[in-house]
Amino acid sequence: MRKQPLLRLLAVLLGFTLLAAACGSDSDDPGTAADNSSDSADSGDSGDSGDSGDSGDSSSSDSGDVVDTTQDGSVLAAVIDRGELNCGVSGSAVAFSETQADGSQAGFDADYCRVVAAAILGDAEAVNFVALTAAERFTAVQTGQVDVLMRNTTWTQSRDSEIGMDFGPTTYYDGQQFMGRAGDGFNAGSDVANLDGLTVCTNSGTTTEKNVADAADAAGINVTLGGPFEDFDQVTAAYIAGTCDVITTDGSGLVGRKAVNEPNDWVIFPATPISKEPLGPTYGQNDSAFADVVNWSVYATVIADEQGVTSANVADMAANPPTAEIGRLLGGEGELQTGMGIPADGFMQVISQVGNYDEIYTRNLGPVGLVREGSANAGWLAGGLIYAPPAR
Ligand SMILES: N[C@@H](CCC(=O)N[C@@H](CS)C(=O)NCC(=O)O)C(=O)O
Repeated sequence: MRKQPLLRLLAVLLGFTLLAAACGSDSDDPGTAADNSSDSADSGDSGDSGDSGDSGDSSSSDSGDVVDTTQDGSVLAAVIDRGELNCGVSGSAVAFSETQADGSQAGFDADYCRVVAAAILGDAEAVNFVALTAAERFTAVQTGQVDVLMRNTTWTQSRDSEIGMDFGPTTYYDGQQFMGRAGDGFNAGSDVANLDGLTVCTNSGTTTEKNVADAADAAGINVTLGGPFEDFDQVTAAYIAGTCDVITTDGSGLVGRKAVNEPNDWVIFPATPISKEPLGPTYGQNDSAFADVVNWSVYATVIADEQGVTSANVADMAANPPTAEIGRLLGGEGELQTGMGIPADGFMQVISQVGNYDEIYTRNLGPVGLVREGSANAGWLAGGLIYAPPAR
């Protein structure tokens, strides 16, 4: 929906104010009861403002407030010149991107930053990780602070259109769930209806906020949205302190928090998530050269997984390709890669230095109990949704 010029200006100013304030509180009235009437709509708006608030309405293409990070050419050329990929991550998303004591990043998303760096620069470690809150992330792309986000970011219509992002292949199919205590009566069969009158908490600037309001509306219940919380560390601390009855985010985030806090009585529900949260790489819109490289770097990990090419056997596979497609992917017909602006052996470096999709998944998500088999994140031949177009 188009905003009026004055509203748009106010929204842009608000966006800058939020950025200056480290973007933590993007909700005007975060403690407002998200009941099934007008309040929940407010809450939904706060979720929106988290999305767009990051931008105010920086999406408005005619307002001049979206920085064209590609005006001097593709981000791809900038990354090559710089010799390093600026990659936005969370830094506190268990198993996805966690800042280590030495400042390095570990996790599934962090490894996908390494995948892109290996493809472009031949060096998986040529990454400058930038830890961003949910509310900061889109502005960081729009201003050129980061080249790409690998930050538990859900592909939505408004982010794709109004906010000025483009989205790469989904690397993790997720959905929003809740976590409460068994001692408070929650069990695996609990549902949204069991949240009536409770305080539910999540981090600001997320799809999660808006989904809670929608779910409360649909169930006809009153839910108070606690916070605001800049990140999920704060949300989890408030839950442990008893300020929040229930917390909510992408199911993978809840599984991770439960795993590291290891309380036996934290229960995740409902079994069928309340939303679809397809997570994957996100970058500025209309930069096809960079988008192609990011997307095909991800696809390379998927094709390698499909065909049994791993970090351990990739050198042998390159020397004796089991299929023509693997031969092409690993550099046999290098012009496919050089035509995209990356070295002929770019994807060979990806698999050799970081691994295929299954290796990346299993190494990072296996330890917290996120099982691939039987989930949407299984390969398409195993009934899942992880699929890549042909490399030819
Ligand atoms: N996928 C949702 C939620 C993203 C999100 O912020 N997830 C949390 C939970 S996994 C997170 O990254 N927490 C880490 C942090 O807050 O730094 C979105 O794109 O809005």
